[in-house]
Amino acid sequence: MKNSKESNQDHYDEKQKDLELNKSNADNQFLTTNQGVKINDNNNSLKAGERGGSLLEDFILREKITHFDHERIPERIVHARGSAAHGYFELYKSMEQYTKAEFLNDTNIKTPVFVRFSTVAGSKGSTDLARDVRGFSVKFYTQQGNYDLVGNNMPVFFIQDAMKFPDLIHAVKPEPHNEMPQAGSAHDTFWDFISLMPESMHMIMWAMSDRAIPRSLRMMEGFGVHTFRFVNTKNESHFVKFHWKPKLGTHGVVWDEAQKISGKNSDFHKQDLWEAIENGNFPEWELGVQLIPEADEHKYDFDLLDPTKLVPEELVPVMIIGKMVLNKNPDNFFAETEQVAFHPGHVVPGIDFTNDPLLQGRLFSYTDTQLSRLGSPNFHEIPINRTVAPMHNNQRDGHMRQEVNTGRVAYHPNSLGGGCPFQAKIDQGGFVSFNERIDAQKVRERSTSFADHFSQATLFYNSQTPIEQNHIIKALRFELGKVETLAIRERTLGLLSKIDTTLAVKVAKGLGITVPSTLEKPINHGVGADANDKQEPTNVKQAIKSSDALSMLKNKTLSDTIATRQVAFLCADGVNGSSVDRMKKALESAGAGVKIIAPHLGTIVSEEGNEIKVDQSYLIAASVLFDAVFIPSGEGILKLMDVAEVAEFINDSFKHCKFIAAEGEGTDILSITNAKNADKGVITSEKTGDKNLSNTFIKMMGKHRLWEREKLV
Ligand code: HDD
Repeated sequence: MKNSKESNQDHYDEKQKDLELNKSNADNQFLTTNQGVKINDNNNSLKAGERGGSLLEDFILREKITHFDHERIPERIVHARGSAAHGYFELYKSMEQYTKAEFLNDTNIKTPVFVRFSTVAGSKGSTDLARDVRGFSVKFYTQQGNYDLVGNNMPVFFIQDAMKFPDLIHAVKPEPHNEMPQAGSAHDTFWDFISLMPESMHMIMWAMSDRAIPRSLRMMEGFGVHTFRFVNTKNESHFVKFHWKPKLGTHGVVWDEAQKISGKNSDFHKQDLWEAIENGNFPEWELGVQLIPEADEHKYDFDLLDPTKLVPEELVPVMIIGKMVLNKNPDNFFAETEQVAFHPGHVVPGIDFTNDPLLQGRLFSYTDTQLSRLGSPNFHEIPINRTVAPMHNNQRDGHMRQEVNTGRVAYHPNSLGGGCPFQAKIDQGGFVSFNERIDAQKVRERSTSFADHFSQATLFYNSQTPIEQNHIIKALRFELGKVETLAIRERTLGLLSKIDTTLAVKVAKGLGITVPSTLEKPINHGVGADANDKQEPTNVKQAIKSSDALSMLKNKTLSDTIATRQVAFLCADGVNGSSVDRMKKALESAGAGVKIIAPHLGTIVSEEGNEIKVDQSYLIAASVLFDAVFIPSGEGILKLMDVAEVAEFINDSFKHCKFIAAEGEGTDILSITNAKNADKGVITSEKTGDKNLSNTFIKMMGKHRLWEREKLV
């Protein structure tokens, strides 16, 4: 998918420049200490005699070891595992009517971005394919300052108030007594908390769906989650919800596959993003907004300030306003991906907050966390965090200050510095908070408009296809099956029954228990101790029964391109070379990637006597790392009957509903696998190089999976 020749060329030119620079530097690039002293021996420490003790005087050894000892910084308390890339954002359509943010006004502005994707619960070194929410953080380096859209790949959240965030995270993280399990929610403390928090039910439906196990970071939607505000030059406000829609569609893997990927390649998503960008297949998302006039704040059945609710696209359509392209991998993981500091409070004039109590808490948390993680209030000076807008203020000093501030004036107002730096008037771009009217009593309460915990969970469940519903049921059976405390399982079933009785009954069946007839007390309704006994979670009738946008399979953004999909060719010596070549050419011209798999690395020799380069051996390759599989023709292919990994490869492909194509002798291999029960996802031809075969294969692969097969397996 070469989407921009120009960007490819830029990227290539930059790389060439780097190489040339390195070449010229290499001539006079000596190893030095951090003080610039050239090092003569980087292999031996200074000793009293060649077999004697090391000398404290060895400043070279001490500097090297001391630096090494301090190379790690604390990993993020959440979202520790991340993968990131550089790119740009382009506006299709001016939003001037709604916001004065310049990067959303002028369609000629190309705004640089840095985007970090993450899992939430796992440590920095954990697997990519954990069942989890994915972070989707975008830093826009705008001319008016940095704007961070720090969202997730799901449009709602587990809790309504920031007060519960430490509880949620303590519950989902590995249990504190034995530090297990890593990166997973399938354990007692998580479900204990969830089963006592009815407000989490909508998000639980998303987290148990295939959204929590994406095929690729490039195939996920992104959401700002909270309702924000756009504010225009007339100081008029519109509520806004942000959406990122991936050009490659929204796709997931299946849970059995996810678990196997974790074993075969725990960097599956990281590698996929890296390679796509290296190969010039730049991932793209369109930015969409749902806009709601200030006057409509109370028009809906749900509260716009409640982060456990979404605004159905059927009620407020998503307006596509721009496009983001990721076209450059970071040069250094630590310097960029690890040290980048996002903050929902990094806004620019024209974008403002609402009183969503989860967002309000976040506005405190992110700067605070950078202080302990990055270690200094000067984290804005780290290159990846620097604004491209001019920056002047009277903040000074602190650990590791980079800027050398000159002059004697570091206060405002001043006359000695000529009054600089000046405050900016509104028409000079000064940030002014939206002047929302507030007339209230100081209370520690949850609004009753937040009390509906189930109806949007039901809306989500009802919007799924039966296949997707089945995946949710299986995910819940898996997660609760790992929970050891019976009371927690039962309590969760009680909450699930408020979403959909059949769902609860089906999950219960898998657990070998029944759904309790009443919800156990006491239960948390998001209120304090005094009110807890009085308030019940409510169910509000929704304006719509089902929303296609919530289903990955019905979703409009589902794309049927096979661009960047990976196809395994199961080969051996004696394979028919033209069978390989023709299918490879057809797939590659549709944008897919092909890997030749064989019993050994190096090269194999085709029937025609030509050498074919092998990409992976059967020891390394696995079906779960590919989207589809092809078995070419040729006498030699029949030898694969004796390779145990080949049958396992095809069986897994079949089990995970992938498309399998075979021609000539390749079709015989299917007879030793489950794919012998041919369905329309198993595409075969007796002829070598059959054009119909490749055409059908490409067309079918565009559907991502043959989900109907699940009934069979
Ligand atoms: Fe958060 C990181 C997204 C609620 C406190 N959060 C973090 C990241 C993402 C989100 C994507 C990773 C940023 C990166 O890549 O560096 N968080 C969310 C979303 C939320 C949310 C979409 C709800 C809608 N978060 C939330 C709450 C709090 C935090 C309610 C605390 C009151 N989040 C943090 C944090 C982190 C963080 C502890 C850890 C590392 C960091 O901030 O920079 O401050």
